[in-house]
Amino acid sequence: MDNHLIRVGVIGCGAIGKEHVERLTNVVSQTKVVAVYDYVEKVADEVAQKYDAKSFASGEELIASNDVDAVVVCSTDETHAGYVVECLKQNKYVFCEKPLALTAKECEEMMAIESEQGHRLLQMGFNRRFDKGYVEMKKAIEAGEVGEPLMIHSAHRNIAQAAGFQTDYAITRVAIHEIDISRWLLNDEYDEVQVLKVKQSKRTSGDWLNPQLMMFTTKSGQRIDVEVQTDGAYAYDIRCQVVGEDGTLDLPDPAAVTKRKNQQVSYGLGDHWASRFADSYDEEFIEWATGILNDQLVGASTWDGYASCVTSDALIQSRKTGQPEKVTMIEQAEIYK
Ligand code: ISE
Repeated sequence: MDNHLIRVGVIGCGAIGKEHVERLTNVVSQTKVVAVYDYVEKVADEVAQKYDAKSFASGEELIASNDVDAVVVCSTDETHAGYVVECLKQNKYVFCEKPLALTAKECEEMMAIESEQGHRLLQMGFNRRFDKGYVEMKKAIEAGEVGEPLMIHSAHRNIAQAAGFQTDYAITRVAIHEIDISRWLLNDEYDEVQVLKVKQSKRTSGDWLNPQLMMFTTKSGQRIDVEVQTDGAYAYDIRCQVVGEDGTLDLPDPAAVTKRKNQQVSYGLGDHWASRFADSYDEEFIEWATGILNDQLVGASTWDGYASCVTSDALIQSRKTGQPEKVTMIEQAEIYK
């Protein structure tokens, strides 16, 4: 890598992979996508041709290539851990979409390798940490503007899901954002979590529970409630209200023009996460590239990916037992402090 240009390889060129290739090419000035891989060869070849990159026969070959300085993993969930471990072993910077792994054990292995390499190599795809609204809320909390935060009320509402959605994904792919952003806002870890039974919508089908209501309790006793609608919501709508001793903080809606007509005032909320959080994805990759060039990553770490996996596991367990479940984590290694 020269001092200014990071040659990136992207593994997984599906929905979010394609978007990331586009922003790594046209938004982030410090990166160039030179390599791609997708298990559907044709998809990778098309992206390679469009962006003048090389299409690789496997993710492992892409990672091993001397022409690739850093890797972005946005393949299917169950493949994340294998690719990440490979990158860490080769001391290569890697960006991984959530979830980091399917099991907490795999995350522990990653942290051991990264610690051995002696510096942070991984940034997790928790884009909301770069969203202007959440960033401002965090600053206000840290400045003590609403006093000590006591609780968070939040909602994560989706209009639809891709085919093959399973009820666990409401936790591992959807609420995982609230798992991360709430502990980031409050700067605390969870003590226990629970999934509460709630009346089901007419859109519930089979084993897919919709909506789901989750409750997280931090070590200092703050409570976070998260309403998750995975299908049939009126918009893609993300709500977050921090309740402090002296006031409240509300996540703003996306910037939109207010329309006044027919004796009504309205503004659009949007229908999809990709447009709702586009700015935060851009910012996330700009920060990632800057972090690589300074050897100082600032986004969510392997520890944060691990924390979200442990919390997801406890929530899945709670849905089965109906009880609150403890969130038990290993000791935090030095490089994440
Ligand atoms: C989806 O599965 C995601 O991956 C997005 O990050 C999230 O914002 C969205 O609500 C989920 O449905």
